[in-house]
Amino acid sequence: MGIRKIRTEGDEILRKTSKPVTEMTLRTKALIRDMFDTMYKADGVGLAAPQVGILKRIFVIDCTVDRSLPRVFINPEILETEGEQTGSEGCLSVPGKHATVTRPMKVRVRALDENMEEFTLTLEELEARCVLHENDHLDGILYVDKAEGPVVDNEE
Ligand code: GNR
Ligand code: NI
Repeated sequence: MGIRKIRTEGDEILRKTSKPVTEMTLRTKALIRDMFDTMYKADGVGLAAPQVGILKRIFVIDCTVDRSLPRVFINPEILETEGEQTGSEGCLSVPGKHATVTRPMKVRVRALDENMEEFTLTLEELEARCVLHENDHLDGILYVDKAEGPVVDNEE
């Protein structure tokens, strides 16, 4: 299990723009594997490469309760969004806190998979929220930038 250290707010790497992936290498495969291990260990529904200190345009998600639908997105592009959802959002890089964020309800996203094959997916609800949250990480954006109202402790 390759658990990597998750960077937290204040670490300037989280504010940088990540670079496109140009080729799949053994190192990048290991990174993706470690990102899944790290996300599952931390009980997250998503994790972006800059959160583990790597400025590459890669994120992973698994929004299922039984952790059965791992998805990897490389060089993602948001093609289209639709609707709106307002809900609570947290981030492994802002531990122990949450805030209300409004995002599109539906997203069409194109990306490359772990074999650098292109795919397009339409996702809704939590998966759409998660993809948009992770995609923001690749551009140095944190949900706290978009929060409506205060960012509060999870007990509140
Ligand atoms: O684990 C996470 N939960 C979550 C809840 C609502 C909206 C987005 C997320 S993503 C977050 C993991 C994380 O920080 N990914 O970058
Ligand atoms: Ni996050």
